Amino acid sequence: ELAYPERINFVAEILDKACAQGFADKVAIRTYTEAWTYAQLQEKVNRIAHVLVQDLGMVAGNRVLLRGANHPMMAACFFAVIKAGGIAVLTMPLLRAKELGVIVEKAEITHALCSYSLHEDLEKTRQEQPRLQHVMYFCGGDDSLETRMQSKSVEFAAVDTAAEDVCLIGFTSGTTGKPKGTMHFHRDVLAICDCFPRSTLKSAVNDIFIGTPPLAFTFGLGGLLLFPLRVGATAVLLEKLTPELLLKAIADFKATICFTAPTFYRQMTGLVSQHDLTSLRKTVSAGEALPISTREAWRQATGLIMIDGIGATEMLHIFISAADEQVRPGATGQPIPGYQACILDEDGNQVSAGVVGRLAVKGPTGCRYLADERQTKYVLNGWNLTGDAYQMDADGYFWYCARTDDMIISAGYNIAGPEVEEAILLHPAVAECAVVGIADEERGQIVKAFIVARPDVVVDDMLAKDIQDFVKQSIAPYKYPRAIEFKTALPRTETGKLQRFKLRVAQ
Ligand code: 3UK
Repeated sequence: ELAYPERINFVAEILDKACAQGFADKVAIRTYTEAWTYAQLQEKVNRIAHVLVQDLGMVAGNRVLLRGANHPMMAACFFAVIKAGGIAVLTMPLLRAKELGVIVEKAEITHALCSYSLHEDLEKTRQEQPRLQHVMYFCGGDDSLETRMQSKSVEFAAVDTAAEDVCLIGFTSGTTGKPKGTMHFHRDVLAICDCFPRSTLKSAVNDIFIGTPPLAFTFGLGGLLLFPLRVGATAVLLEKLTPELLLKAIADFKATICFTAPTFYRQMTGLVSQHDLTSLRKTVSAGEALPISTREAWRQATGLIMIDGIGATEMLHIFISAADEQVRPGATGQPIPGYQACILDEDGNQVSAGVVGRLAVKGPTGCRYLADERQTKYVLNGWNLTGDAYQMDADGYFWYCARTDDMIISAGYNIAGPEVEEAILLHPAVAECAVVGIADEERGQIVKAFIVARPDVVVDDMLAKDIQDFVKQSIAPYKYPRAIEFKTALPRTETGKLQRFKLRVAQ
């Protein structure tokens, strides 16, 4: 069903086409201070492409590091690199010199466009990585990209690329281990725009997209930039969002579609009544499992049925999801049209409904690791293993259990940490929690919960005992947390994922 020509440059297909097909004067990207129409965005993209080619000597196939917070210039640089035939490598704003160095080396990066506010770490990386020769800064600095752009032509014909040329390398957020580079083709970018947004989100030209994930995270890249531009809609790009500021921005921009992680929705729920959210039509949660209590509290506060979806950097975007009346609280959903999913045992055989196993998916996008031996471990006959333990019910709905390496084995029982977290989150004194297995002589592992209490709650042994009793009432008693530690915050990645491994090593 998704057929693209053999030769295509997705930037021409998305941006140039939008301009040619009547959206030239529509606002493509907004912030509190700027509003760029599709034509203005295209003009900037073209000028940046000329700077890359003429001033920085970029040729097709060069890998270009991009570094900056969510901002229209980041978006323009991303499109410019790819329009000129380069390969974009978006990096998380919080990465430090050493982490950037690993990426520069691994992805053989020769060029970088970077927000001036983040220049210090990039300059350090550059000193240690001679291959990174050409660096230019935007939004500040001397001899900036913007200065160079001024003298350049506003016309730039997209470099003729194959649908199966790599155009972007996404690095995994790395909840454990070394970051993996995942390669994606021009046609993969079009495929994600034509799958989830059409089947599940049903986004259209009048939508206004908003949310928190960084553009360097493919969840944000798709949801906050590619999906809106594919349909002629408007993208709102904001940096430094807090739950309060996101709610305010939804009201200020009359946003209709919001993308963020479960923890952000939990934090926003209590603040909803102070804001006008009547514009909001769809709210998408991804990155981590969505607890039923989070979904339900959000529905009571806003009247909206949350769209949960599992995606992965390896798959580029969401591949299992459900919306509206299709939603089954607790389940992630069903494979979105175009994708297939199944559950495999350790030997790679399919298991029956209701049995927990390894999630495998197949579809128009898939895992292509950059120089990584894990390619043959995680991709079997076109099926991608995501590293998640899941089960499928008799109706083909997929239910998340845990990351495969987060399953806890205690006294012979298999316990999924997120299930215990979900039970704990229902306790009125609890704001956030993380459950891990810690070594125990007698039981192998015991279940331990790290809990952030709500403000104004007295934290003591009585509360811990009360939470333990509470959990035993709602799930099998052998799953209750034998150990509880209260904390003021939990370790999370920039993408909102719990870093359970950090809590385990802290023991
Ligand atoms: C976990 C979920 C339960 C799961 C991502 C949407 O998260 C994204 O990519 P990453 O590579 O991580 C992938 C892993 O995260 N996960 C994501 N969503 C869910 N677990 N329910 C969910 N709804 O372990 C998965 O394997 O950082 C999400 C779109 C693009 C993305 N890259």
